[in-house]
Amino acid sequence: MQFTFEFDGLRVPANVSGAPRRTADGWIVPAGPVALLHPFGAAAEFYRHGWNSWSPSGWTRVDGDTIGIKDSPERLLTADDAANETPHAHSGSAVGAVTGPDGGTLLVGALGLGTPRVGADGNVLWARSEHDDAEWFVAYGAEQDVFAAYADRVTERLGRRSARAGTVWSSWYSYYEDITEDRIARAAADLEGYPVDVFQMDDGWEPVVGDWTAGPDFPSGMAATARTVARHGFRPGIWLAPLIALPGSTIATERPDLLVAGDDGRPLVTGHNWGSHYHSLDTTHPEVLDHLRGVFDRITADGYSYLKLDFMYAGAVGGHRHVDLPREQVYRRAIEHVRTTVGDDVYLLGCGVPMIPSVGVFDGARVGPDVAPFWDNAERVGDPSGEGARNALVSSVNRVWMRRLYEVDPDSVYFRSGRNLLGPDERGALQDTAAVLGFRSTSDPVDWLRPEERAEAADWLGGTAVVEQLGRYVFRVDDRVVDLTPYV
Ligand code: 9PG
Repeated sequence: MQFTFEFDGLRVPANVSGAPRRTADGWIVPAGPVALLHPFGAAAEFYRHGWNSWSPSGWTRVDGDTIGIKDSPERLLTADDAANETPHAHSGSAVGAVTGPDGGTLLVGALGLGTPRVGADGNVLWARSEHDDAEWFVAYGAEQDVFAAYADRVTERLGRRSARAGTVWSSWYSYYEDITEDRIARAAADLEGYPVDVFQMDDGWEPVVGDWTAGPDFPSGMAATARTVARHGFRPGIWLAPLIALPGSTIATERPDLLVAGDDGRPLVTGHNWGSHYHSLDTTHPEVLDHLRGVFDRITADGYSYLKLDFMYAGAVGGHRHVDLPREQVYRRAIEHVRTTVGDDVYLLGCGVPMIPSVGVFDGARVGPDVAPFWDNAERVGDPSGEGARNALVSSVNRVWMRRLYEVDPDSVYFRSGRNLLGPDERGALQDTAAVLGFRSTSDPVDWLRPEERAEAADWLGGTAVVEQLGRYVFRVDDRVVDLTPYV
C-alpha cells in the first residue's frame, strides 16, 4: 500500500506492506518490503551496516563507491552476508540510513530475525528480508537520535545483557596461534598486578578447530592453565569457535551428517581460514545440541568464565539442516542453548557474530575486523574487512551506536613500540577509540614493553572515561575533545 510518513519537517511517500503505527520516536511498519522515497538525491550519504562483526560498516555518498568486500568470494563468505551482498549497489544488513545535505537522517531498521537487508540510491531507501517475519522501525531526525531510537526498539524485543567484561588481556595480537602452557603461564605471571580483569587465551590451544580439548602444547590440560591464570589474579578467558569444524576435526570426519549440507547433500563450505575451508555444525540437530552442551560444560568446569565465541556467523548461513527454519532464528536458538548451558555468570563475547541476532544473548560483541600492528593492509588493499588498525578503527567508530545493544569491542590496543609499525598517533587513535567504545583490551606481553610503555599501559587499563558524542566521529572524553575524523 502507499503511505506517506509525516515527520517533523519532512514528508516521505512510501510503499509498505501494511499500515504503519506511530510511536514517540518514529514508526513501526509491518513486515514485508518497504520503499521510502527520500528527497536527498545523489548527494545523500548512505549508512551501510555489515552483517557480522568483521563486515564493513560506514557512511558513503550514494553517488560514490559502495562499501563492501570486492572481488573475493571466499572473503565475502567469511566476513559478510554473501547471499545478499550487492557489490555494485549500496546495501547492508538489518539497518540503513540516508542523510541529506541539511543533516537530517532517515533510518529504516529491522526489529526481527529474517535476515533483513537495507539499501539506497539517490531516490529510494529500501528494506526487505529473506523471511518476512520482522517489523521495521522508521525514523527521521538527528543522526544520533534515530540510531539510538532504533537500538532501543531492538533491545525492547531482544533484551539487553548487563554484564561488564572489565579490562582484558588477549594472547592473539602478540603470540597468535603460537601459544603453549609455559608461554601463557609466563605472560600471566608477568601481568600480575596490572589492572587487568580477564586473561583471555585465544586460538592455538586446541588440536584442531572443531575439537575443543587440550592440544599437544597444553600437556597439563586446560583446567591447569585456568588455575595458573586465576592464581595470578585474573578471570580465566578462552577462545572457541564452537559452531564450525575444519575438515580434519573429529566431528567432520566421524559425523558429517551433523554438518550443514549443500544441495548435493555433502557438507557445505561455510567459510575459509587457517589455509582451509570449514563447515558449520547443524544446530537444529539434537545431537549437536548435546555436543555443544558437553563442550560448554567441560570448558566452564575447567574454570573458564569469559568465553570469546568466534566465527559464529557460520551458525546463521543458508544450507540444509535437520529442521528447516529461517537461518537467523536457527542461530538465535543455538546461542540461547549456549546461554542456558553456561548460565548467566559466564561472560560471552561474540566475534564474527551476526550483529542483531546476538542482542540480548551475548554480553559483548566485536564490532570490527582484526586489528594488526600496522595501519593499512598492504596485502588486501581496498578490502575493508582485512586485518589492520585502520579497518578495525573505521568499522568500530561507525558502530558506536551499538553500545546500546551490548558491550562493543573494537579489538585490542597497542602500547608496544617494538614489533609494531604503528606510530604513537596511530596507537593513540586506537586507544581513544577503545576508550570511546568503553571496552579496554590489549595483547602486549609485559616483556615486550619498555618501562615507560608499561606505565602507559597500566595507566590506560586502569582508567575510566566519561564519554559524550559531539559529532559523527567527535567525542568528549573527560575534558578532552577526541576527533577521530582524520582516521576514518
Ligand atoms: C583466531 C582469530 C582471533 C581474532 C578473530 C578471528 O574475515 N576473516 O576471514 C577473518 C578470519 C579470522 C579472523 C577474523 C576475520 O580472526 O577475529 O580476534 O580470535 O580469529 O583465529
